[in-house]
Amino acid sequence: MRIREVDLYPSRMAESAEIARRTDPVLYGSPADRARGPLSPAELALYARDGFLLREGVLDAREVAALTAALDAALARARGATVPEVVREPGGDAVRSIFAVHDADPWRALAQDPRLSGAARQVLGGEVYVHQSRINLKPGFEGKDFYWHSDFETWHVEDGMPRMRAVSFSVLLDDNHPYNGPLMLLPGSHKHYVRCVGATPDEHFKASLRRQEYGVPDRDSLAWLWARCGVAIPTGPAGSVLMFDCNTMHGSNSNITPLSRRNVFVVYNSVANALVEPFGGTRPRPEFVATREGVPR
Ligand code: 6CS
Ligand code: FE
Repeated sequence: MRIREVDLYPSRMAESAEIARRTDPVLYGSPADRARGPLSPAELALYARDGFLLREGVLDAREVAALTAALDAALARARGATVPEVVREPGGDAVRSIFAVHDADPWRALAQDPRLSGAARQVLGGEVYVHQSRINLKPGFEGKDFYWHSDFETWHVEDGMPRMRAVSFSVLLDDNHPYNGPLMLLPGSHKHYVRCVGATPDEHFKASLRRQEYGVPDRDSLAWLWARCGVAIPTGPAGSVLMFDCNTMHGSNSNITPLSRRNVFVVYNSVANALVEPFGGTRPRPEFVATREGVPR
């Protein structure tokens, strides 16, 4: 376990919330690094400005069908499983998320696909590894909300991710409409770091993956970001890919429609940003939510 470094992004320490400036760049690496990969200069500029980018038509209908068939099989296995990788909806037993899918195909192949990993290398400036993967089912009528949060705040405090040098890719396996619980993001919020209030309970992930109550921004900070950034709801057809910076404030509403909103998420971290001791002082979270083993040096 690498020792803890200077904490550049303390959170859940103070009695009151605070909004700090991001000190890390959004795009890393040299111009040559950025020129190598699927993203155009215009796409890179949009991503740097907003903290997210939606690309439609990345996967074709055949690929979506194959992944959806694999998802159905994974869900059938998950329904009867009592393993930590399978997270159920709060107040029910519908499957909310299935974690660590990238250990096996077709998800491993998806994570290695240059349309995703190549874009990750472009923005993170070099070699990357999968920090986390998950399928979020957001089932019709039962898919509950994911309250507003910055992934990085959790990954920093609870996983020991030192810097803001990670990016999430959400691969849309269903059409994401304005009404079936799509991701909502605050454009530009990635440049602000909301320090949250409230010490992290032990083994917090057992509750937070169902309903997160620590490491969520206070309402004043959210209102400040909302007023400054506005909100975007990047919807699109299955096969689209939404990539977003680790610190972009996001959330999603409950799905009260008959239409599922199944997305698979792959999170890439720079190999130069490998996890150290959690900055919040709690025990490291398990491998299925935060990769520590086998990270290339
Ligand atoms: O704690 C985590 O790592 C997970 N929680 C949320 C709400 N988003 C990122 C990740 O899936
Ligand atoms: Fe998240």
